[in-house]
Amino acid sequence: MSLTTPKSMRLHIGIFGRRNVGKSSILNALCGQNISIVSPHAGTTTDPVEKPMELLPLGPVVFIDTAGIDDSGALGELRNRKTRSCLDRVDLGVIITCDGVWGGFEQQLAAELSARDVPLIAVHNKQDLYGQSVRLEGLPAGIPLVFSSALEAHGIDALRAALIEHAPEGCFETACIAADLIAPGHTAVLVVPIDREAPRGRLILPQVQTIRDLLDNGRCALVVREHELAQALDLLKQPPELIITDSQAFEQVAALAPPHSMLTGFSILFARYKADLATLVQGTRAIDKLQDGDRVLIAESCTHHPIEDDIGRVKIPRWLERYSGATLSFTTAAGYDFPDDLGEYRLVIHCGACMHTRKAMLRRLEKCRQAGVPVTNYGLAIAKCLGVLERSLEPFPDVRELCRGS
Ligand SMILES: Nc1nc2c(ncn2[C@@H]2O[C@H](COP(=O)(O)OP(=O)(O)OP(=O)(O)O)[C@@H](O)[C@H]2O)c(=O)[nH]1
Ligand code: SF4
Ligand SMILES: [Mg+2]
Repeated sequence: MSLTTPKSMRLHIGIFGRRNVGKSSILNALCGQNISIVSPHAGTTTDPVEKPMELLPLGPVVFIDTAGIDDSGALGELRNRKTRSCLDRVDLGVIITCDGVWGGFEQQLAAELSARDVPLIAVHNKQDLYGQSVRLEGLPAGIPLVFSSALEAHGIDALRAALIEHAPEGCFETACIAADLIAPGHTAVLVVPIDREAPRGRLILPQVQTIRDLLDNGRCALVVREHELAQALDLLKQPPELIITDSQAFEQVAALAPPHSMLTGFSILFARYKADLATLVQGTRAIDKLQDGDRVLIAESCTHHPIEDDIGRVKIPRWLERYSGATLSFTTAAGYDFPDDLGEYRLVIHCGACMHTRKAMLRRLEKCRQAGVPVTNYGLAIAKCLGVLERSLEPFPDVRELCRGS
């Protein structure tokens, strides 16, 4: 999804609290821009301020900065009513306080959010004035608490991580795997190698899910092995709009794909569906900088018994070393075993994560971001090493340029 994502499909995050606690300052710090006016005068924000943005790696969101809930007088009452109306359209609430107080106003906001089943995060802002030792008396157990100083841009990463952690699961599911890339009734050809890695008697989950996604949305899906691709293309009256291949067959398929057919890989589709395509495309640039002795983490979301010519343990290391000309050091992490300390790695290459929820993957991307380590995925890394990365990103023009440059 991009900035053209309809507003209704974006996660709405409301920022609530008393006047002057730093709501607008927190919004500005999260966005890295001066969206909402900040001043020492209590009651600066009078009407809700909405800011749609890509909050990577969370995806498209709308932040709603509100007027302080403790405003009084006739005008204050009108503002409070507007703030309260925002409670009905948020998927996630942030309640900000600053002076060690979780009092009546905060409790009331929390109760109203909880009555709507909206998860919430408490933020104690102005930590530079009050210190972390301050306790929030009265904060019910179970409400996550983040300490921040918007003034010193401190705790903003922790708040971003908390937003990912506590956003409702459903908000993370993107609508489509592949169907939105072609018109209704049009054809996608799916290239599925049946090699030693293929399980006996069935297809693997990303392939099955992609077929189902195309069928559910009234698109035609033609499934072939790479050996029958040329024959299948001959049978079609028109070139297919889209060809989706297993990443390992990229070279062969790219050589046969008609110029007017878009080409991509299952793993690239899953980078968008299960993670964040922009972040993972950007991560491919690190491949150009790999040097002798650099450590690369290969991360898989499930534990499977590795075969002799395993993709993560053998093929990707071989392709990367051939492409970079460097002798690299590889570590594999499988299942839930994702390291806390990522600082020693130059690059993380993740599998398609078909067994993970999108939320779990976004948490991993955020960990990489905080550690300053680029992250990409199997399909993108393979496409890069095989020289077909730009071609395989044709269906995603808004992120294509992110693979260029240093
Ligand atoms: N020391 C300190 N000051 C802060 C911090 N965050 C915000 N402020 C200051 O607190 C004042 C109020 O900040 P705002 O962001 O306007 O607060 P608000 O909650 O949006 O206020 P209203 O819109 O009036 O409800 C401003 O003078 C900010 O500079 C912080 O972390 N530390
Ligand atoms: S979770 Fe990852 S390693 Fe496991 S089957 Fe899915 S893509 Fe492959
Ligand atoms: Mg404000």
